[in-house]
Amino acid sequence: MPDRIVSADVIVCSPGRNFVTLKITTADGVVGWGDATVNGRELSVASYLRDHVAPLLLGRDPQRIEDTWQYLYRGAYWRRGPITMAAIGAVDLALWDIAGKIAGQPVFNLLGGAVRDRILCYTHANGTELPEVLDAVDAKRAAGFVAVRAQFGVPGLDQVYGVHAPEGIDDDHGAGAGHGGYEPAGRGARPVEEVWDTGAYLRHAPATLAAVRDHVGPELKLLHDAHHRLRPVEAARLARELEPADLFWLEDVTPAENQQVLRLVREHSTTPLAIGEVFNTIWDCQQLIIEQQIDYIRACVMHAGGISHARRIWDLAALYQVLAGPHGPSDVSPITMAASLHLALATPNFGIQEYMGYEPVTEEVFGHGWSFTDGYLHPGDAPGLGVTVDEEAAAAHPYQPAYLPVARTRDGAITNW
Ligand code: CS2
Ligand code: MG
Repeated sequence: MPDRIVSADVIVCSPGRNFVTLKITTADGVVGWGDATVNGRELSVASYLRDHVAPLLLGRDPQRIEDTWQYLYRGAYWRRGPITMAAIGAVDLALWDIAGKIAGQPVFNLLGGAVRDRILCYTHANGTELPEVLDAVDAKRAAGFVAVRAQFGVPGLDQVYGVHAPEGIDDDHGAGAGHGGYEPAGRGARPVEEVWDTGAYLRHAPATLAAVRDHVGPELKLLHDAHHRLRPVEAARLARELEPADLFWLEDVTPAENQQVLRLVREHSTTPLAIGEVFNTIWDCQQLIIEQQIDYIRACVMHAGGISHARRIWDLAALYQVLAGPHGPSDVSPITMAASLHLALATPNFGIQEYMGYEPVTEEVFGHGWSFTDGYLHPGDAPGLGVTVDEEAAAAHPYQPAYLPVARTRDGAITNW
């Protein structure tokens, strides 16, 4: 008689920022943890899980992971989308965690075993003015990172997403918990509004990244995120003008909704391109991979339906020599980070993991088995995903409304960011 799922509970907490966590328990007392955090839309995915998914899980065999995935994906009729796929992703992560614990094996062994010893990762460095950017990059190198994403302010703009607010800018409605360091979601009932000016950015970015490259020398892997802001011809120009900076990748140079525009960028530049942090199924990734318009696919293991679906995306990518470079900001929980690392360790065409680290208050709630050494991560050898959740500590940090900013052009119209 196989073990059965007896409960599926959702925990929403805010240790430093909001997280949605799924706890699945089996009749034998095995507990699996999943993450379902969708930044700024946390309560919708919590409801999806609580109201529509948890009741369906009761009585199911936890080891029928793929069957449960198909049941939730096809069974809903309403396919794809960030909320649905994050919810399915959370269930999938929790079930892989349970499968590992039942087998007494780390999840990467269930996925075929390690194909590498350690996982290359990149972190974030940002500053408003160039000296501050260089100091931030140096600090990350001193901490051992060999790959760093550099973001910077733009002359004439008060505030730029991904760069902490300069002194005197109230970026979180006075709550005191806004962009301190790097926090893309400001607490408060409404999003912060920022002004964006593509011309000013295009005039500033190439020289800034070239200066960073000059400062760090040739070895450091240098990344930059354009955060969906550019139109096709602007994206092509930026990619070409950044060639002297020898980027490891240029990320989200356009919104990838109209995927054909990437052809224009490719025609004009050999700067490697990474896209996909907002994608949530293989269908979103298919065209860019098959047409080889990108070099790295950024889909997040949880937002893309969990390990079971992300590995299909990564396998498709392997056919075209596209590498996985999964999204791993601090707005997905350490449970997702663990899942991403287990899959990365077992996947031949893995490239690089985004790793911003977590605030100590987050790590008081979410314990994890992964470790960072000299610029590389390892998921650890504990059975399952190697994560723990302190539910009492979580209860001490209730949900607080928080939103990603919105951006307007100088004429007041909403624009991409
Ligand atoms: C960014 C993120 O990590 C990244 O590459 O684009 O900061 C992203 O904006 C947030 O994760 C959105 O929730
Ligand atoms: Mg990004």
